[in-house]
Amino acid sequence: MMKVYLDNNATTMVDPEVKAAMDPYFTEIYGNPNSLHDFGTACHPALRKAMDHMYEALGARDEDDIVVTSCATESNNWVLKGIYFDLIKNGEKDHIITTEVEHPSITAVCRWLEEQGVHVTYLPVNQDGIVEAHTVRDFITDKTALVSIMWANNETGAIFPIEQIAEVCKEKGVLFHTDGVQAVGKIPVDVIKAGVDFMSFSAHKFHGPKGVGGLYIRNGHPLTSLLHGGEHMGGRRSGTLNVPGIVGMGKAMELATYYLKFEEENVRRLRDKLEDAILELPDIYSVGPRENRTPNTILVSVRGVEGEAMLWDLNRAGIAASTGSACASEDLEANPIMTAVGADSELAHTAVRLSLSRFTTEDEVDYTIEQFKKAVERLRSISSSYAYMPESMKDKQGEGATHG
Ligand code: C6P
Repeated sequence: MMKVYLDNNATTMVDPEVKAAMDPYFTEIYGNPNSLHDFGTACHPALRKAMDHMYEALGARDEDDIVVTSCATESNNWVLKGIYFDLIKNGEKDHIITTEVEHPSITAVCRWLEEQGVHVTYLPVNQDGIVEAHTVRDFITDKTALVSIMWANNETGAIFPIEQIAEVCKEKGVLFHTDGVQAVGKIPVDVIKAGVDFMSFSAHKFHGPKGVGGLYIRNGHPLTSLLHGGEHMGGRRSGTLNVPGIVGMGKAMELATYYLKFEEENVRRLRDKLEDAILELPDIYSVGPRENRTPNTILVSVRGVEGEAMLWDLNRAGIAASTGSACASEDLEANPIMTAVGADSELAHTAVRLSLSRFTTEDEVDYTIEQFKKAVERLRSISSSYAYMPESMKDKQGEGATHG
């Protein structure tokens, strides 16, 4: 049986070139880079090279900071809590703006901040799954400390108008953070061109290792540290450096930049082929216009079939997909993103996310098309809710869910 991995928005395979670059830093060059002996200093050239790749890939300038963290969850926590300590706790500001569709590493922190008395505005998305810059402008007040809006959504792939939102924030004198986890490696990301103040990212989303991520901090922005201790990362984030992780993330960024065109052309072509074939089936909808999505992502809903049942059938056929965000995939609630884009409750339970990568092959896509169709047919044939659903309901498209 073929094995097909289509859950690349949850995590990706480490590129063998990345693994090869990391290998020596486990057993050969394993010193602590802060030690003064040769074992320690032997790490320095590789660390410098890795950081250079990151600055170059993200378009950061020398005077900006890229601070390596353990993951994007840490980076997102750091920005929100740091801003709370810097600008809110002292009474200067009291308000943060975000969206209803952020990853839990933003929304759960916002809920915690609300418990501390912070006002948080959760902007709804439109039918395409994004928030327009003018909507952000309408909600900024003179008490707003931070706007935090993702660059690309992990479930729909919808790309937010980051440059325009950054422009609005600049005009209003408000700091702007973007969660760039699903953008880096999939679409061009240039932090200076985009005008963001902070950006989070995570290596395992672009064929780097797990357990390492980063936060871009625009020149001159102070941000209270979450981890106090030694003088690592210029004192901004203490803790012995994860040398293999940093080397791996640097290599993964270098490769991601190299493969960006491939992502845009080949991955997009395979994604579109898969989506076109799936949408040939009746009563299946995909969320958001394709041209404004990351090239690897499809979120479809299959009327009459629970998302979990689809996953189960696909998994039995060797295909890995998800019903949405990996960290929410164990609950059987309606998919919150589907609800946010206006899908009815029945449709919101039927979401299936398929996310490709540069390692996805044409054969794998052909096999998935065949198995997806089989699964829909089988599950609909045993679904009493679909069999007895009036034709008018079957045809009813979830508001906001659009054919790609
Ligand atoms: N999303 C998904 O299945 P970590 O786990 O810290 O490396 O990344 C967290 C994170 C933050 N922001 C966005 C937009 C993300 O997509 C993720 C991870 C995975 O969608 C796992 S829940």
